[in-house]
Amino acid sequence: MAEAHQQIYLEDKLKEVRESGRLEYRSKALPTWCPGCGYFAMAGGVPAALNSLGIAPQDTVVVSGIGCSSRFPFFVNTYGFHTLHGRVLPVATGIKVANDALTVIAVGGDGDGFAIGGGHVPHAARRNIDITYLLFDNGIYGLTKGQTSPTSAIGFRTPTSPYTNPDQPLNPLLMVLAYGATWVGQAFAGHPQQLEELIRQAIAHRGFSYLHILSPCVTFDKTDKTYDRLEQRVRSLPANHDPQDFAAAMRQAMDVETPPMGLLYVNERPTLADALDGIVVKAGGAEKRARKVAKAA
Ligand SMILES: Cc1ncc(C[n+]2csc(CCOP(=O)(O)OP(=O)(O)O)c2C)c(N)n1
Ligand code: SF4
Ligand SMILES: [Mg+2]
Repeated sequence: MAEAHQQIYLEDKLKEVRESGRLEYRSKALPTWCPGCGYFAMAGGVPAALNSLGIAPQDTVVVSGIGCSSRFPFFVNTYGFHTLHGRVLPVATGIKVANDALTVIAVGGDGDGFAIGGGHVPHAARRNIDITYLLFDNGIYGLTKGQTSPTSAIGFRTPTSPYTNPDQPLNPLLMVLAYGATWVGQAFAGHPQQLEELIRQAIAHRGFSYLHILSPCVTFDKTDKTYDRLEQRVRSLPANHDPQDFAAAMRQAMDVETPPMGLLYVNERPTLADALDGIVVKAGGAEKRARKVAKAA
């Protein structure tokens, strides 16, 4: 017996997308990523999250380093800054310190964030700078055609490891927890609805939020972080996971075989802007600076 298929009409779909408000956040430039790249999930997720939080494009700055993932500022209709390789966090810090009313989103890859830029992550986290860091981890240097990165698996074969990679990969989730990040989550580009919700929560959090996003490079990785393999490995956090329990978050972060998806850890403490306001008052100033405005998560 023939199955009944739901008809989807292009005009209805276009109307739905136009009315969603998300298009306001997209630029006229179409993404240059390879068809199927996990990064398309961020082109959907970031505009949707900003739209649902009611944060206007003109109040938002998207900052990136260098890499395929770091092309993202071109594809959104916010302010943007495509900086040097590995320097996304210092530039994002400067923007946020200059104008705390802005929503600042830092975007980059595993190489940008944890190889050349790895020295910046602990300081952004420990100072609790109120920015959101979306780290797209494909375990590879995509832009430069597929070399090993600090998160490549042992045994991964690439042009820079033709006899397979012998190096122990970093665990960025454990690192940012230890560095003092106040919001830490993990998502999979193959689950775009959960990704969008976690981006939303990360942006709404006041303080340094770090979202680790497992994202397949369909062109240069045919064996390790593929959609199929990640789909089999990822899991939800246990229903009784308490995101305010730091030790529980560390235990979850240690599981790299079946990576937990969701909010691992959240904590409230003063941000860098709060500390700077305190210094302004001590130095004889009085005025508090404007803060970013977002609806509650
Ligand atoms: C100072 C400097 N060193 C090296 C490079 C070459 N380079 C460009 S992107 C990149 C790595 C990209 O990998 P990743 O950050 O993981 O981003 P992806 O392309 O995977 O999204 C490298 C090494 C550069 N542009 N600048
Ligand atoms: S090379 Fe890999 S990471 Fe870069 S756009 Fe293509 S699929 Fe994505
Ligand atoms: Mg990468």
